Amino acid sequence: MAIGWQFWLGLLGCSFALTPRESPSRELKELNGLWSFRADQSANRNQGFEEGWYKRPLRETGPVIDMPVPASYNDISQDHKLRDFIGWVWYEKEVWMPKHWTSPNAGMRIVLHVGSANYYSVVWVNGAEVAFHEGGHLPFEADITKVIQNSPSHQYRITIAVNNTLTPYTLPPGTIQYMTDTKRYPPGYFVQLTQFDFFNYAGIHRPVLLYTTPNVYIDDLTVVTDFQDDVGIVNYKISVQESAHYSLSLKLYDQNGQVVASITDGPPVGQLKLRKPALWWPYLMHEQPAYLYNLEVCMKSKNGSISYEDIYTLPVGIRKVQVTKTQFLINGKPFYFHGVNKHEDSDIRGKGLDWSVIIKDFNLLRWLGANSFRTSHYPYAEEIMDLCDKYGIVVIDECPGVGIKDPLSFGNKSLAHHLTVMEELVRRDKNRPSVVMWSVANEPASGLPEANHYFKTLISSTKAMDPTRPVTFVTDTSYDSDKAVQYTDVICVNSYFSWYHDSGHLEVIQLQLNDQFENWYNKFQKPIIQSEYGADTIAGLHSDPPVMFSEEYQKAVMQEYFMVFDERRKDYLIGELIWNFADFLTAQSTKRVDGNKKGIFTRQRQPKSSALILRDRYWKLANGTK
Ligand code: GCB
Repeated sequence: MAIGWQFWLGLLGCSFALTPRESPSRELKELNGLWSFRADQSANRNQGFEEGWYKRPLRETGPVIDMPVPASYNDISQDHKLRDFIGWVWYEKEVWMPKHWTSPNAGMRIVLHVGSANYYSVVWVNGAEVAFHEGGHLPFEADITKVIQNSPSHQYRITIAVNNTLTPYTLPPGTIQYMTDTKRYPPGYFVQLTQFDFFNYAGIHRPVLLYTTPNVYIDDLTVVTDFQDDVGIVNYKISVQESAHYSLSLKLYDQNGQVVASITDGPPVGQLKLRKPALWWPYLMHEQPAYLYNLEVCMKSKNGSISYEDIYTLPVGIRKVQVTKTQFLINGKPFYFHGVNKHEDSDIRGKGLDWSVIIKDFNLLRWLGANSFRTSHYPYAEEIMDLCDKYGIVVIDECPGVGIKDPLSFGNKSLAHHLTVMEELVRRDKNRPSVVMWSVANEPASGLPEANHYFKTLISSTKAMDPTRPVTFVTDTSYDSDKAVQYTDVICVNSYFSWYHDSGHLEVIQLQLNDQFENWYNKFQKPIIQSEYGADTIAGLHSDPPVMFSEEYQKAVMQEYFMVFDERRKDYLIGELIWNFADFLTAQSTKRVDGNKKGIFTRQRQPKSSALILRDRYWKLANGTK
């Protein structure tokens, strides 16, 4: 029995380039808040499409409930069927449009932007389909001008159907397994199997926005920065849509609002230069970290008697990144990643964007003395990335290539989709100074022969899209069987000595970790990051001598790792990222008690005692006293 998603495969998605921002030429309206919601509980999950729920108000199709946006729907209601629901759910909001947007002569475009919805999404406005997108964790857009301006009214119905069904070809991959033994399972029983260790939260996870641009508009802007001696360089490339006749002016403002470089009537590809630039430095690497200039681009275009003007302002950090055999250099200086792995995860809202949780997490990161994180295991919200740029938190930007284990997921269909996702990610985050490296996957079965071609293609295409940043993926395969690390710039390796292997035996850690590092380095001569290590820990559980799951055991594991880190740091180790920043929810299993407990903070962001020893270490590393 199908569950209704196949129909949509193969339709084109629509992605976007510039983060929506207000400006004198652009208006923005958030559609967050309460939406009407209905899960399609029919056996084939296709009733909504068969009955055309998008054609009329959702409340007229059957019972609806209130659902907050953004939020995962799973932990909101008291209905266990909704918590673990797989298939299509339907969201709907009736929206008022400002009158001056809706006139056919308004001279403006209206764009609907969805920050992310997991996994497939179909969007209608007043029953007309305007977008289809595959993939959670990345934004997509639809130009809805025609639908709005062809049926001027004040209120419009926006319907979004979202489906969390995974296949061997999605990112992350998954499979649906039907259980047909009627003695053991009720009719129609199926489960979704995945190979990743976080709860497959679903719904509209990030803000839904409407914004306007003039009919002729700035569609994309790329900056690549550099500096030589005391001259800062901002190379730019601008793309304008809907007219070939336009003029461009650029102004680079410093933080005092002074123009420090400008071009009037400039070309779409060019360069701004400024003397004595304030460089963008990571947090704790400089007394004035994360310096951001504002690049204002003004486009003017005339079509007969109609003039268009579009203004877009982009924060720009001037910095450069290089990798040698043993070092990661930011602005020519060795950078050591002392950071964390995170998840977008918290009580009740699941993966839904929440400003309070975001700011709390940044406060904790800075308290901890962390200078970096990896977006394990998928791209995080644009709002989070903006703050990394602003606070100087360095990011390894990972795509949702997690749990790629089945040989089926290494075929051309998967590869083509993976390339599309990397393109969407690079397009979204290419201008961010905080992003210093792309990670194309986490712990794929990189020992399979198929992994060679797959990662060669994926990594070389990513480098072709962005020649300015190193590319990696995170491996847990042994150095002697891995087929893909040869294509990376930096080796990122995960290991859980004395946890998943030799459980309870702290005395093996130093030997095994040292061996791990030496083997990888001797084979590939590339710098190494310990991209995960840690131990599950129940906050408040104590034991001396330390035993597994106690706070003492987590600390002891970390201290054993630190001993080796401090030796290898002298040669090629360029970073350590604890698994994990905070406890997070996973699927239910005998290995997990209410989720993964490897956080140094609880899910409610309270410190375990490990947070204090990590804090002590990170501040000493930052101050060069370690
Ligand atoms: C890993 C995975 C991560 C898991 C972690 C664990 O290697 O990359 O997603 O959560 O181990 O705790 O098992």
